[in-house]
Amino acid sequence: MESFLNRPSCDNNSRCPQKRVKLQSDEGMKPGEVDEEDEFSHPVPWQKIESEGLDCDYALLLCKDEADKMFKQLEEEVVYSTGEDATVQVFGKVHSIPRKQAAYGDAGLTYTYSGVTRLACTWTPTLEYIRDVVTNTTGQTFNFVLVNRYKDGQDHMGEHRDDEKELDPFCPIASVSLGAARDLIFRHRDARGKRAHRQIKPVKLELAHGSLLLMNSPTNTFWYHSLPVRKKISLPRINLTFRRILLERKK
Ligand SMILES: O=C(O)CCC(=O)C(=O)O
Repeated sequence: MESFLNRPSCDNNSRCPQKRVKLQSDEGMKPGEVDEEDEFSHPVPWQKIESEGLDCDYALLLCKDEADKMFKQLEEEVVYSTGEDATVQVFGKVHSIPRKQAAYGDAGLTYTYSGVTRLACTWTPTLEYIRDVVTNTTGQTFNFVLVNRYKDGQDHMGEHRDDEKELDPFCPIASVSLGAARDLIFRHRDARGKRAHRQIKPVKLELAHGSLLLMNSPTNTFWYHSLPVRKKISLPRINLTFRRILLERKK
């Protein structure tokens, strides 16, 4: 398995490294261009993760102190789904999800995946803050976030692709991790299960506290990803996947 190691956490005295990029609304610069004059401009040390049809960028977005603070605030603010809203449908069968989940975003937005439709709750202050940090770092805007909370290493997420038609294909899925470091495994669609007809190595990535992973197109066309059980992990983790949902498809 291809394995990518994390960089060590940024030290507590340094500013958190955030690349200041121009947004479409900023005048005089092209979107995505870095403002070298900006005193808050600190390049993010991005790590490129590539394989056939897989294109991801990984970086430490928040230093430990800020990541700790964000985790604590999210623990106070996020309200997770319960009952029927905490289930998914796979091949027509209803399953309760082996973790907690919540959906936040712009007013009235819904997102349908795994046979269920989630209505977005209004952004909390911390989700809005992290969304804006991700936007300032990447130049991309997001209108929805799926929050997944894993109480310990028993909680997990099965193999899937984030390839719903309602997602803007030109916008990466931006995944922010807080809390216990967990492995994310990518597996090529042609190399999965009994029907595998090609030998393509899976790609393993350990997602650190305060990290940002960008899953760029066409990753979610060719590669499935999962967060497997890790029995030795006793601490919780929160993952935020910021997405851009196409509004035209909603009408
Ligand atoms: O918790 C994670 O890192 C995985 C999240 C994920 O795969 C998803 O939200 O689609």
